[in-house]
Amino acid sequence: MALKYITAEEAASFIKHGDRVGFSGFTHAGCPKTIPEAIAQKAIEEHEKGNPFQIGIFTGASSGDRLDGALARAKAIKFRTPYQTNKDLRASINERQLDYFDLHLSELAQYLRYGFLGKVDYAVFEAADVTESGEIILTNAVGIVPTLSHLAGKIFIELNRKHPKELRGIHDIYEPKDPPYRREIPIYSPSDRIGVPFVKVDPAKIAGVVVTENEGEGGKFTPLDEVTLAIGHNVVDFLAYELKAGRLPKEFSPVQSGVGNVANAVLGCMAENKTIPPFTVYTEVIQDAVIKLMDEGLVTFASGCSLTVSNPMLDQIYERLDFFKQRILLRPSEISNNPEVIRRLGVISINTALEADIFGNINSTHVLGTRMMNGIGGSGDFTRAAGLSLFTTPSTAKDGKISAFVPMVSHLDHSEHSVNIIISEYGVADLRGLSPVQRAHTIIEHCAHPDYRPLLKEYLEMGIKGHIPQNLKCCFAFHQELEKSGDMRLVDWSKYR
Ligand code: 0RQ
Repeated sequence: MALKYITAEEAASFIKHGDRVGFSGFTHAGCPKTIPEAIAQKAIEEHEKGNPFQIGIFTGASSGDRLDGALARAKAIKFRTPYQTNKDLRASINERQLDYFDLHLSELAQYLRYGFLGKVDYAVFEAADVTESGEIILTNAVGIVPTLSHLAGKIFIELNRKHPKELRGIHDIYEPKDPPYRREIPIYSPSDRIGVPFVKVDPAKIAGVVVTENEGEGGKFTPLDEVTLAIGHNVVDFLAYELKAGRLPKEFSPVQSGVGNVANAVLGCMAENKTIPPFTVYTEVIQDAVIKLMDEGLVTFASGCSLTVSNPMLDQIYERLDFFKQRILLRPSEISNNPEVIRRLGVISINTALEADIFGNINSTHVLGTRMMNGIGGSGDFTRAAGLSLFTTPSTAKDGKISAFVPMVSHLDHSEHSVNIIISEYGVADLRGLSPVQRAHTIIEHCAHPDYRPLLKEYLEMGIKGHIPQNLKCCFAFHQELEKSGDMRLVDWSKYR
């Protein structure tokens, strides 16, 4: 069946107020860019005419500025899930201009199939290639495309010529059956291929193909500062120690590392510790550091959902695609983040906290318990199922005025039951097997900033009874003090005794 080539504006003209639209991509990688911008433009024009125009949006994770940013600025989003990192979208969410639903990334495809989120009217996929028989080769991410491809009423393809057709083979497309028919997901090693290299759709469903030549939005990482590097070294020294103690297999375990500079620094530091053997990666976002380690032979294989790398790094990968295709697999988020597989492989998960409490609970998402930062992303998928779960965080934020370690987290994403290890630039708190009070002493001594240690110890020593000595009258005093004076260091416990 012949494909119909159309403009982005023609594609946008199909989308109506109230539609639910699924987009390819996972982070900025693999996201369509031209059609979302055309939808945003349509929204602006409809609003100028006094007409309502807002849509619901599903993607694998966060997306690029040309999708989330453009649509948020155009006030064109009614509903958004599961994760975001865009400053304009974040502002709209915190002003409650739209409904945002923060969800474990592994669950979205299943939520959609179960019908929990309503029907999907349209899907828009960025592709490196599409054939008349309906075979689609995705670009540098998979996300929730396999599920969208059969749920969506109509599909638009953004054929982005910046991505070579030779990407065919880097994707492993597999969608599990729903219970009660689901079987085990047969991944026993990160390199196991279980699906096919393309997404197959009924060609009659493809409403149009828009040809583009869009650059990615892969910005550079900020240079590593002392704190980030110290965290990186603490993580790597801890893992080397665990290996030596025989608590990690001598072959090492597959590593998952979250987003951002700390995650990139941790991986960078892996190369410096010569006792860490070559290892594999089972993660969601494959960042620049993984590719560098792969070149150096320290990472032997990386399974992920997206190549979330800088543009220069993506160019390097495409120049030597044969080399990298033998060492990288991109999977749907339902599989890259699948707790069954993560538990089976014994993944070492490394994610970042906004704040942790002294008893080991983690807040990754809400500043002061109210303002959404990004979302839980895949951190819960990995933390709960990991063989060894680590959280990293600088001990303070905002020039020391905020302590990352507080009496009680102002929002809970990962509970004390799932968190094994917490690491700051000061050291490592190994929480395994410890009671709440033992955990508190360990976190205060090893991870909290010295300015906050006396305050946190005093809190612990208030004489509160019970298994967990939380003082419900003042467990949020750090947060309240921040709101009042702008500096958590000014907390005065004598007021609460
Ligand atoms: O503020 O941006 O104004 O400078 O929060 O903090 O230290 O730069 O850390 O960029 O690594 O992000 C948890 C948000 C950390 C991220 C989080 C302020 C701080 C700064 C950012 P500025 P940093 P990072 C898989 C993994 C959840 C999802 C996840 C995240 C800004 O890692 O979204 O793990 N994780 N996904 O100053 C107030 C505090 C603060 C604070 C830091 N306690 N209170 N502000 N900040 N601590 C990825 C996917 O799922 C795709």
